Formats: sequence, C-alpha cells, structure tokens
Amino acid sequence: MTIRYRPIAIAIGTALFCPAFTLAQTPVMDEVLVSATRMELAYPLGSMTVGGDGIVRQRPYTSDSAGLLKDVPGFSSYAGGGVSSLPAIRSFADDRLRVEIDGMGLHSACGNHMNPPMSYIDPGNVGQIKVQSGITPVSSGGDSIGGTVMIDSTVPKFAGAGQDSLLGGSISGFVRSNGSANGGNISAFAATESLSISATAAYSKSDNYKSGGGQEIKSTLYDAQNQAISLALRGDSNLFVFNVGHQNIPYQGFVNARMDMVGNESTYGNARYLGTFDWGVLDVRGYYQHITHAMNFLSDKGGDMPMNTEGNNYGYSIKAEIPLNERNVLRIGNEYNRLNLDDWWPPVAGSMMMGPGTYDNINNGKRERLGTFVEWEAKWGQQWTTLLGARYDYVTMNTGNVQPYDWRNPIPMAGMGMGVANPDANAARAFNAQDRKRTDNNFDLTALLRYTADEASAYELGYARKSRSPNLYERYAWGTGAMAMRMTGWFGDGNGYVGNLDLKPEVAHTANASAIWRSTGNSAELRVTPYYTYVEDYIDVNRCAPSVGGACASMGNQTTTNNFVYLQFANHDARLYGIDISGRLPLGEATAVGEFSLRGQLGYVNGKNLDTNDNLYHVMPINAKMAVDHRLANWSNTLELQLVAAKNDVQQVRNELKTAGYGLVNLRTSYQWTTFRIDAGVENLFDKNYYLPLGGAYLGERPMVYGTSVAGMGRSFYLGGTLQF
Ligand SMILES: [Cu+2]
Repeated sequence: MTIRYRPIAIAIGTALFCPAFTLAQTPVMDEVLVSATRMELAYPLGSMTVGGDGIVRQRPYTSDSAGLLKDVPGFSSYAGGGVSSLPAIRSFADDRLRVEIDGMGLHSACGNHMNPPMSYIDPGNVGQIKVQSGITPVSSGGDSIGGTVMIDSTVPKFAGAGQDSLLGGSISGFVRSNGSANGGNISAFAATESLSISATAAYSKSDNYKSGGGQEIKSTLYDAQNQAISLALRGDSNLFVFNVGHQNIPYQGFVNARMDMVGNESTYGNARYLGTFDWGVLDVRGYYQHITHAMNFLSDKGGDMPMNTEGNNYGYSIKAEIPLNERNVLRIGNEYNRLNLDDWWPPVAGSMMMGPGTYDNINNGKRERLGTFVEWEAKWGQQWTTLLGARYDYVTMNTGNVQPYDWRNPIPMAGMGMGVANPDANAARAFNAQDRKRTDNNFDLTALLRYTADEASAYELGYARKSRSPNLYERYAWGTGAMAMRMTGWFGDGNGYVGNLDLKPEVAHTANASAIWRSTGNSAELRVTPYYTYVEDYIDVNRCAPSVGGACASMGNQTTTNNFVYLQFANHDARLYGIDISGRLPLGEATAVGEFSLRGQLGYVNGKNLDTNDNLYHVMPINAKMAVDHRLANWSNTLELQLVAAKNDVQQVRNELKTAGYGLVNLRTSYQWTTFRIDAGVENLFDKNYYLPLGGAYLGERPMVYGTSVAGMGRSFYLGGTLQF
C-alpha cells in the first residue's frame, strides 16, 4: 500500500490519484499521439491523456490548445476565434464540460464565450491534458454533464538525489504559409532537489486564412501572447506549487460571431499543496483569475459598438485519498467555485441606437458553487474493481438591476410622429421587477464496474447521473431588442438569444460500456466505447414567443426556415447515443527502412430533442481518422487521412446549416537530434475546399447574408524548430 504514494514526482503529473497500474502505465510507442492513462477506476477505461511527444509535435501547426485534443476519439470543437474554439466531447460542448487548468475552474466572461477556459493557455505551456468522456468519477466531475478536461501546465522538474542543480530551457518557433502565421515560445528552468523555478513566454499570430481554392476567410486573424511563471518546492512527502500567468490578446477575429475580440487580458495565480501522510494523500488548491475583455468590430466587419466584460474566477478545492485497507480506497473532497461578471456596453457618441446611457447586459452577476463528494473504490480480487461515488453541488446565482441604452419607449424622433420602438426599456423594467436569485441543488452519482480479464484486455460498465446549472447568460440575458439579442450567444449561428429565469439545471443519465484489447507489449490496441445518454431538462432553445416582445414578436420568427431567428433558452428532454472507437496496429516487424504502424479512430453520435423531435445542435457527423506512421531511428513521418460525413441532421429551430462531407490529407515529418528538433509538414495537401460541420454561419463578410457556412483552412505548409539547452 505504501508503494502507491512513494513517488511524489509522479503524483505531480497524475494529480491526486496515482494508483498502481493493472495494465501498462505508458504506451510503448511514444509516437502515439493519444496514449492510455490509468487503468484504475479513478480513470475510467475511456480516459485519454495527450502529453509529451503528442503535444510537442502538434505545436508547429496548432495555436489553439483545444485543438491539441483533435486525436481524442469523440472530440470535436465549435469553430470560434483562431485560439479560442469551444471543445466538445460526444457533442457536449463548452459549459457542458468541466475544464480545469492546473486545478482552476474557469468560466467564459463574454456573452459569446470568446474566452473559454482552454483559451488561457498556449499549447507551448501545456504539459499534458487528461480527458474523461461521459462517465466522470465524482472526484473529477461536478457542474458538467459531458466530461472533464484537466490540463496540467508544464510539470516541474527537480534534480535527482545527490545530483547537481539543473539549468535548462528551450526556444521554439514556427511559421505557417496559410494566413502567414508565426509564433514562438521560450522557456527556462532552474532546479535543485527541492526547488524548481520555470518561466515561459509564448506568442502566436496570424492573418486571415484562405480556404481551399484561395478565398480569404475574413475575421480569422489573431494575435495572442501568454506568459507564466511556476515555482515548486518539494520535501520528502510534500510538494508546493505556485503558478502565476498573464495573457494579452490584442485582437482576435470571430468568423461566426457578429463581434470580434479587440482585447482580452487575464492575470491568474494558483497554489497547490500535495502531501503524503500515513493515512493517505491530501491535495489542496486555491486560485484566482481576473479578466478584462473588450469586443468591437475589427476592420473586416467595420462599425463601432464597444462591449466590455470584467470577470473574476476564484475558488479552492480540498481532496483526500485514504486507503482504508488493501481492498478499499476512499476519496473525499470539497470545493468552491465562483464567477463574478459584469457585461456592459458603453454609449456611442452620436448614435441614436447605442446611447445615451450604458447598456447593462449582466450587472454584478455572480455564480457560486459549493461541491462535496465521497468516492469509494474497491478491488474484489485480481480481476474485479468497483467505483461508487456521490456528490452534491449547491449552486446559487444572482444579478443586479440592469439598464438599457435608453429608458424611453418609443424614442421620439424629430419630424416623426411615432418615434422608434425600444423594447429593451420594457424588458429592463420587467427584469428589474423580478426576484432573480436562483438556487440549485444538484446531485451526481457514478457507478463503475470493471473486469480486467488479463494483461491484455479489460471491460467496463458505467452509469453516471451528472448535473449542470445554467450559466449566467442562459438565465439572465434580458434584452429583447433585435440588436441586443444578437449580441448574446456562443453558438456561431448568427441567431439572437434571450435568457430564461425559469431554467432548471440539466441532468444527464449516461450508460457506458468500454472494452480494451492490447497485444503483448501494447504495440497493438483497440478500444470500443458505446454510450447512451438521456438528459432531463437539457438546456436547448425555442423560437421565443411573441409575448416576450421586441424581436420575438417580429414577423415570421416562429416559422422562418431560411434566415437568422430569435430564440429563448428552454429546458427539453433529450437523448444522445453513439460510439467511440480507436486503435493502433504495427505493420510488420522493424526493417532496414524503419517501422510502420497504423493508427485510427472513429466517432459517431446522434442527438435528438425528445420534446420537439428536432435534432440537437452542432452534432458532429460520423467521422474517422486513419494515419500511417513511419519511424526510422530519429526520423518520424505521418500520413493522415481525415474523413467527415455530410451533416444532414441539422437543428431546425436554429436554422442550422447543412455541410457536405469531405476528406483531408495531411503529411508530417520530424527529425530529432540530441538538442534540436525540426518539424515540417503540409495540412490539407490537396487544398480541398470544405465547410466546417461545427463552424456555424459565416459572418465575416459585409453585407452579412444568411446561408453561408464557414470554410475550413486550405493548404498550409508549416515549419517548426525547437532548440533545447
Ligand atoms: Cu466577447
């Protein structure tokens, strides 16, 4: 039992729960991008880790940290800004996932979710990412129904016992032909046996990219800068880690939003204590993040409409793992998470629509969550293990009084009898008259049963009940004027949204089966995970009722099938089912020309709103990836084929656009010398013109027209180099 906790350096990397492994700890083939993680139950069989070489080789062609997960089965992402896509697992996107960076539970601070959690870390600073799909143990769940994404920034290095102090670092840079993108990363560290200090700075910049065939896709440019400093102290049985960081994004176009980001600054700090005791492990974390975010139009879109947000995310978590005896392990924990949010739109001088006062979209919004869990893992002999967990999350939220640009309705106009209707004035009065405090009591349960047949195969059955409370915008976005409604929404569909004070939390019941087979030495592997989820009170939308007023009462809003519409968040029952498959296979023995192997994955998901019989929004069509990897000493090559079916199951209520199927070919090569590494390749080799199934509506052109999807990136050559010292 004590062996479990001896290597504290491993505990840093694997978070709290670092038990023994029933199957291999790490894959033998380090070129496998996505490798297996724990085989213990705190990491269900469907868990995946992306780290090490799997991240290093992606940096020259990925500036968006969510993009690092694109080889995880079941993963997809909503297109947004170039460094700010919204992650989705089995079509549960964005707030439906729990995303943590070094234990920080972050939330978007923007009505368009332009600054989602994963946008706050540069791929150059990501050490590893763990993904738990569907069935999430309660110890890493809470306030999410889709899954959990845990990101560790670079793991601190320490000198070995009796070793000299370590000093080192790396410089890397990349260029990409499409969008004339470039970026770089510099990091340095110094470490003794007990102290480790590291610093990293990264930047990434791109102009608008071109689609296959060479059309410029407007509002896809960006410029992002991130810095982080980490200090770690290690004792015999204790570890302290302190991280601080800063982000500055001077601009980032949003191809499928009506606005662009014209500034995003964040400063964060977090601290962690990890200690091993006779009774087990204690893991304590605390964090704080401050965000200032500004939206307006970049030159592609033109005009002037300043919109600002200020957010504070903070919280703590205390977790303990207590081995009771050889058979039973208990985990308990308590955590607190809070978002404070202000969202206001300053008046524009000389504008009749945007003035004379400031529009408050969210005024003094707050969302607090206090969560507590108990989890019991038991081994029943060599082959059977069980995990049972329960958690309770108390969520409370509120917001202050709001004001429209102008309290008058109608707004009189010189020379006109009637004046201009201003529905936001009525909506603000009605909103301010209501009690807006909301409290949710959310209960989650997870049960897992695993049968480890032998070294080469394991099977698992799981059930989870998981809950998510609405976010502040889903409950509190109040404006009903056309312009105000179109400023809220993170779906990239161009539609207008209004919140709903009566929303209930959504509760998902997921059943999941997983099987994994491996050959001796793990060179071949196959994983299959079918799943079914029934979601009570899934937060979907309705065409907003004419009685809501404003744009909701506009002609044709209930029936339009070929234009942007106005929607209100609403609870509906929904179900999703699908399957994730992934595997790898060596192609013969190593020869004089090297080793060849095959890698593949397939994802399928189907989602329905059971009340309306409509499809769910942004469900990724069936898709597959096949790759042939070649390795000869320090030289690696990859030929990738990505196939995505046509998206015909679109959501009618949002007038979602269909997209055609497509296939893309990527070529990659890399060579590793002792301290220098070079990566080169070409993405979309044949310059295929295609449309992103989760790209939404193209809103980068003026005049803006309904019906155009967002084209994906055309051919792009890339070259990257990394020097280690
Ligand atoms: Cu924004």
